Amino acid sequence: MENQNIRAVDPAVADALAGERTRQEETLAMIASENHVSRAVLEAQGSVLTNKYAEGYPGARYYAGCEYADEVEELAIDRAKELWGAEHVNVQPHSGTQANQAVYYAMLDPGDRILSLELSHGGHLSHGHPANFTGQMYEVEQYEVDTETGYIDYEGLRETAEEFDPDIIVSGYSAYPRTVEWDRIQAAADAADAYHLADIAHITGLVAAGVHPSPVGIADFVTGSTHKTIRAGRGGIVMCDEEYADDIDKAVFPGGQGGPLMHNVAGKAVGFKEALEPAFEDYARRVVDNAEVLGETLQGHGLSLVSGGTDNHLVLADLRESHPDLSGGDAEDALAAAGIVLNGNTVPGETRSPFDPSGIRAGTAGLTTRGFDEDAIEEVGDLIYRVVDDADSEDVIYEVGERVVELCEANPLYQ
Ligand code: DSN
Repeated sequence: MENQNIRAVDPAVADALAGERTRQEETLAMIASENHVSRAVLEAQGSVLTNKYAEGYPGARYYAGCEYADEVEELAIDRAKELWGAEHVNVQPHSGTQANQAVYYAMLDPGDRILSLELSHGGHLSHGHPANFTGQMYEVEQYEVDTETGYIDYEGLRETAEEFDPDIIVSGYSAYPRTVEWDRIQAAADAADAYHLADIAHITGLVAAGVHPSPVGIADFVTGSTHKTIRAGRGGIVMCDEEYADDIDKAVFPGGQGGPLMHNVAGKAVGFKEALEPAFEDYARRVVDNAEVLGETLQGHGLSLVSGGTDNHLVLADLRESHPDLSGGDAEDALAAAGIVLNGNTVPGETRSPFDPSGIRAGTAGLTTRGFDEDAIEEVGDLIYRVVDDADSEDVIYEVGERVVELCEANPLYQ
């Protein structure tokens, strides 16, 4: 067998990987769904388990030679149960979307009704967007945030549920900066005799650490991705009570997937072990504290934040009042040129388009992982504002970019 390293075999990909590593080292990863995993998680995800087919579940596989795959998957499951307190966990979904797909496939028939949050109000494609299979296979109605307050309109949700009679209500969001009141959504689901799926993709780590309330034990199904605030590498996860365990397992495999990506399952196992350490709770708390500082700093400069602040790892700034001529997309481009990588994002009551939205979304999970404290985050907030306020200035972008590199060097990754 060829046993040369990647540089010898494929210099083009080796160069791209080296470039990506440098990019991560020298820029601020503030896309709210991203984080930096540990070296140990990287090692697990790049391991020999990529070679192994393990269709089935531990102890009941369709192939021989699964003894180590079983061990790894059982560790991932046991650790997930301990982290989130769920009765049953499936760690095989390839992503958060596929975790959601498993729940829909297990519990709904085509044409059934989904009630979920509108995408521009913070929802997710896999919650019923017309471009996603969910929007095409199911009947979808959406609830919204109160555009005045930016908070979920729980009363509107309840009324819509009463009228629409959904089969499932989806909670859990991609661009919602506030604490989710799971029990109020559950009450609406109970009243409508609907299932409740809480997609905690963004806040898996915050929930595991107890810095955001948990929907486990409230919602029927809790899904998530494993590479965001929980920092366990690429993948998805489904949690439920024992009564739905078989349905969910069958919906993941063979319903929606073939062989699990066992190297990713290994990454989850390692990341979950790290998250069970006491230091993780401190990390999650600092993520939230840092987001609060970031929000206050941006507000101090006059930027308007959706909901007026944050309770979690992200802030969503609506640029329409303070910078009516700057779109979120243009802000994203100018900030990226200065080494601050975040995304233009739609805001509630969006008046532009998803491709050129009115807001920017920024998260603190990645910077907190690399050691940014509140002072450093405050400075990052100042730098973001400088660019937003003068997005056409090459001098500003250059100066901010220089400072970003210094901040990155002071908080190195993967030394
Ligand atoms: N794309 C992710 C996000 O940025 O929120 C969710 O899948």
